[in-house]
Amino acid sequence: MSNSTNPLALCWGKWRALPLWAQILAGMLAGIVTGISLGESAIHLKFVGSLFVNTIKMLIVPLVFCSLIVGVTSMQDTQKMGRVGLKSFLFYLGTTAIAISIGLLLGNLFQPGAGVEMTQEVVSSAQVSETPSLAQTLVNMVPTNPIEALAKGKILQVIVFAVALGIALVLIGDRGKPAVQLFESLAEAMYKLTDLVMALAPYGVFSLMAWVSGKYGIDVLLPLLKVILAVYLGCLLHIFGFYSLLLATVARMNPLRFFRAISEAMAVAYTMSSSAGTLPASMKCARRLGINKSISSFVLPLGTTINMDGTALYQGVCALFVAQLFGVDLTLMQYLTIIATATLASIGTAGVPGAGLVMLTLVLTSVGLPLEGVALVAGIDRILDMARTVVNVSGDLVATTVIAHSEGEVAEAEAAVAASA
Ligand code: DAS
Repeated sequence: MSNSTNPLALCWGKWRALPLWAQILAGMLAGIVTGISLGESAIHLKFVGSLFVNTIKMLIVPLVFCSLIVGVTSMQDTQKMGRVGLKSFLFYLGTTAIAISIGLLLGNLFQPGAGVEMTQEVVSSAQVSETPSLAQTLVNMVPTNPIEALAKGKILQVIVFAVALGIALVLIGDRGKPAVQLFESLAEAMYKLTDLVMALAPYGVFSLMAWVSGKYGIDVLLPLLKVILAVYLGCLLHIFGFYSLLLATVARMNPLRFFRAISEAMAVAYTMSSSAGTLPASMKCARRLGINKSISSFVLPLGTTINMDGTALYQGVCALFVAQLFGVDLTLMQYLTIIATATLASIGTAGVPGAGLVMLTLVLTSVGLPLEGVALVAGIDRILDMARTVVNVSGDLVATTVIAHSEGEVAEAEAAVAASA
């Protein structure tokens, strides 16, 4: 029987042809049904999920280290670009920190994980670490031995060292180019390895959802709906509240005019869930806003690489969801660690579908929360990714508008419309 007529081969081919998010959603639903059918004995399926979680853990350090260096060194060092690059970098980090704070606030208001109370034996080996004082936390962020930080996966220290090394590579100019090219290749390889690992996600999610549903029943589903509500509300608040305020006060632009001009980019971002894939549409919307190409052609690609307000907001909500699920009360220091990790990690998040889910493991690891929580979020991640990518792309265009305004590089509305016709 040839492959073309073998029914198994045909089914496998149709399965593989499905988009990854559909495979993950199918894996989640199949896992829930299997878990409810098998009950406690579904525990025997857990090893597949543990294997998946470990392969994601394997990615974190090299992916963050290489992509951060590429993100930082992607800034030019010409005099004007230096000024625009610095403004962009500070604007992006500032708005991202605000975004994750909104996410943490909504995670507290919605309490999506409260009430499920997964028992202690479920918490993974990464126990909630004792949290030091603020001063000690800041001191601890600087690695005394970067190699040890990489080897032991001390995430905040890896981030600090990667950003510092990236800045040094920019400052040494051409002599740093071979190293930057090496990190660019390594980052590409890590993105590819992430794709390969994410292909295992449907099976890992199936296994973990079967185990969780078998142990806790369908009670675990309601919290997932609350996560979706909290993330979507946060995205709307961040776009139409915070960004509108920035546009009206700092860029002196009517928010209605802005959102009308960028609606095409928002629609593309929602459907593609990819900031990088939306870049051409974003560049066209920037022209429609009358923004000089010398600004948009630098700030937008930079934003696609290092600005992920939506992703940071989503990580705030999900970090609290996982903490509540496992009955972990986060301290103020852990909240600050989550804000610092998600803000800095957003520099290393690629503008492609699902990148935020991999980075969520980084945030959970930074405060010792169990990575099994990632599998619960994975099943609904595509729904969350669509909304958070709209925020990412809108944030890139807001930054471009604000910075172009500060450089006097925004044409009047009439001229802009004529230019973009
Ligand atoms: N989908 C990513 C982007 O393109 C964001 C994410 O996965 O968090 O911005």
